[in-house]
Amino acid sequence: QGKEKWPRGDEKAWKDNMRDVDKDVPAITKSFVSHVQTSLARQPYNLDTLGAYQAAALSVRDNLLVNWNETALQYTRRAPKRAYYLSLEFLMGRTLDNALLNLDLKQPYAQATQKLGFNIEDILEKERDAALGNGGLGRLAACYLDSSASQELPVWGYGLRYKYGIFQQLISPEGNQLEAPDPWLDNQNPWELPRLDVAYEVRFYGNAERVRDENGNTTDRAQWTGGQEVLAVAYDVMIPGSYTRTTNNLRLWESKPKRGFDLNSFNAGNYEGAVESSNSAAAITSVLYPNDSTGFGKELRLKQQYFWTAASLADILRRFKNIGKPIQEFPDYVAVQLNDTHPTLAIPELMRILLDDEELPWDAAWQIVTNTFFYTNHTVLPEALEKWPVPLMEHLLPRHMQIIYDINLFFLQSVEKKFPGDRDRLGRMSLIEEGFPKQVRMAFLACIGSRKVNGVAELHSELVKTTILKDFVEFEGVSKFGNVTNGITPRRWLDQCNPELSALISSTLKVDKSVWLKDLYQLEKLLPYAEDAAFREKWAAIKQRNKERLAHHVETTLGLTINTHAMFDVQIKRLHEYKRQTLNILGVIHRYLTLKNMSKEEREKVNPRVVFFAGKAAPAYYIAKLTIRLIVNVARIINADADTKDLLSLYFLPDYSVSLAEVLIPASDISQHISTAGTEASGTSNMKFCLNGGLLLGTVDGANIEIAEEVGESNVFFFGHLTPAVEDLRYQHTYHPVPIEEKCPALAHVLNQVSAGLFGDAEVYEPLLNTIRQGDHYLLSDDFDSYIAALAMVDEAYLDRTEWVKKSIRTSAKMGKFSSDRAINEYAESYWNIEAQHIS
Ligand code: F58
Repeated sequence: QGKEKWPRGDEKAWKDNMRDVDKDVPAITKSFVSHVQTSLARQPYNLDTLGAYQAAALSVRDNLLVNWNETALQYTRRAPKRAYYLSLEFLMGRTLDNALLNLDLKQPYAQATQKLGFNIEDILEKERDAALGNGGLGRLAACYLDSSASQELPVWGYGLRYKYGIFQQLISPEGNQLEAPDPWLDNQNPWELPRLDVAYEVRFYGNAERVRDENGNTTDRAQWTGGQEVLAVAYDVMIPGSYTRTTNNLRLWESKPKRGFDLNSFNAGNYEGAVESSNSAAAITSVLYPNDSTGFGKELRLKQQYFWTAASLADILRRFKNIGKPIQEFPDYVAVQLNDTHPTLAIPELMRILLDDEELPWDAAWQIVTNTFFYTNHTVLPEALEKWPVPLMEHLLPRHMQIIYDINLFFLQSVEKKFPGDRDRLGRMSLIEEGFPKQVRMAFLACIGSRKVNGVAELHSELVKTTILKDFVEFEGVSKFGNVTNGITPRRWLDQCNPELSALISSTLKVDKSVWLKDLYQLEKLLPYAEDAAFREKWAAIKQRNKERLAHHVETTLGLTINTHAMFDVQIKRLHEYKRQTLNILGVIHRYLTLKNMSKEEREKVNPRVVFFAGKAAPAYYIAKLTIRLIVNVARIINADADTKDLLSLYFLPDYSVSLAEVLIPASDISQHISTAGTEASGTSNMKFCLNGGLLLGTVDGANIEIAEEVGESNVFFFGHLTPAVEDLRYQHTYHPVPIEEKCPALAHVLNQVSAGLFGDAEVYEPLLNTIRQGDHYLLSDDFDSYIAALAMVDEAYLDRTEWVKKSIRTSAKMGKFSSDRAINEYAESYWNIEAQHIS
């Protein structure tokens, strides 16, 4: 067969008939109705809201596709250096509203659908979240895609198309978290384009045989054969930039069997056997792992990681080869960002390709690899650092294990050269941790295989350099180690979730939002308005309406009535001991007990407070689940207590998600970010709350510190011990423990009340309480008193509402730094060396 030739036919005939973005109401209406009739095959008069969502989505998708095709075409023609963001998680949330806003089409779509009998907000509510992530790391990846497209940067994401995203959280009547699957693809997903033509074979298991030279000596090369082969099929998700044509791509891989079924087994009548391998192939991308810190060592998880990195690299390499440059120039055209250590296998995988397929010598291959990759670390908690058992690696990826051993050998030789005879150092720095079994230290592999390494906030990046990678800083020099403080996209986290505030900002600054949303430092011009009473009134009224919107949401979804005149105090994040939701709930109990002891007159002076919690616990994280149970049962008791319920109430909102965050965040007066100092790498919800004019109550940790630097310490509420004290305090707990009664009577009293059964289930909470009574690794007993004092300062400050609103305005006004546009530009300039490509 001869190769097909392009361009085909009459070019003008094509060009004259190419579709453009539908901008006016009649064109949008037409496209909407046409999708109802044809794509959905439904009768227009009988359309429900879900159908209207689907039609609107398909119509918007047509517009995105026009820009997406054009962007891809221009990237191909210009062949600029591109960056690839490899992340096992992309926590995208909903797409329709974001796409409408980025394309500046929300108004016309609202009008068109209204004419057809629908309300655009109801339509938007029908979309399911794409929840392909656990928390901060996954949501950061989503913000970075939005910013890359908005900044017109040639960046693609690569991830996995999980059939099931993060589990749905249900709360039992006893207060236990129950998990249900998240079959998010059950409704057709209009935002993905299956690319059945883009597929790669990925091998697992089998044998790796070293290639021998003419003298019979082994070489750096090997042949990897046998084992299991599965197919990676691409699904593309369009990523529109804000007020630009640039529409980038997120490519998600689905696993499929290479052959439908095994014919030999089938013909022998063994039908289960015949489909066995196809089941195991499909399993690879079936589910997102729901752990947000530990739980490695599972073969399927390692399979996911290799499947995804192998397919992504094959795809990147194919695209590079189309440019027709020699392989040595790979790093001039490609930068690959490793989002934590999950894609670290890309390092030995690229080595394998360069050595075994391209037949490069070791040093040339290593040179290319170490100029291609960049590694971002997201945690210094030792239990969260990935390690894979050597036997598992040898079994699943025999060739990669060989390469890792070779990398380690050459690396340790060079360490030995620099620090002769320092055996301890060699042991500390080895990629292989001794033990039973031996394990591969993925953070070390990511570090030595990368051009640069960064942490995600100033403090965290310092801790990376002085703790987990200290030896590597000494060996490689400090300039390889940097910081890129995280950011959030102001499109979703202000314009989309808080449209009234966005409109107030535009009208006040007299700047179109298309401008300030992409130059968030402009918010600083709001500062003088903190002194303007009329402005403050508008600002406060918007917060109030956002509180009512949240209350309405809770009323309609949970049937609970909320006092919207109270202060809204919010802590929403994954449940984890280091994040200290326990400190918060014990603080709530303390407040409750204090209120109970007050006279009626005293109570009249108290400001009412509503405390919200939301967040999921890893299904196997017993202590985190117990914390949820305690919160739910404390809520049950105090919300029913006639003495106090007007002054203090508490809600645990189930099934936290991006969409729920979009309702909660704009409604908060104060939010809590109270991790033990030195444990939260950055935090990103802290930025979202502050951007929306919520004040911050937190520890001196992660990005809280930089937020305080920006907004000024007088506008945040800080408490607790500082990072340098943590080690000593833990030492004290272990070697010179002081009974809680002595050390912190207020906390002891609270714990005793829980133990005594004030919230039911007297014995149930003992394991949770004992984590504080014994060991207290997260230092609740050290920080409790200053936490209570900080809460009192919040109360005090809230009494002066004028001053509070000023703080709120000043906080929001100083959040420019935390735009993910700033962060992504730092990566583009100081790490990837890529340039913006304007798509005309
Ligand atoms: C988070 N990590 C950090 N990991 O905890 C947070 O401080 C930071 O702001 C955020 O990254 C973005 O940098 C995080 O979310 C995970 O969820 C991993 C999922 C996979 C297993 C290991 C944890």
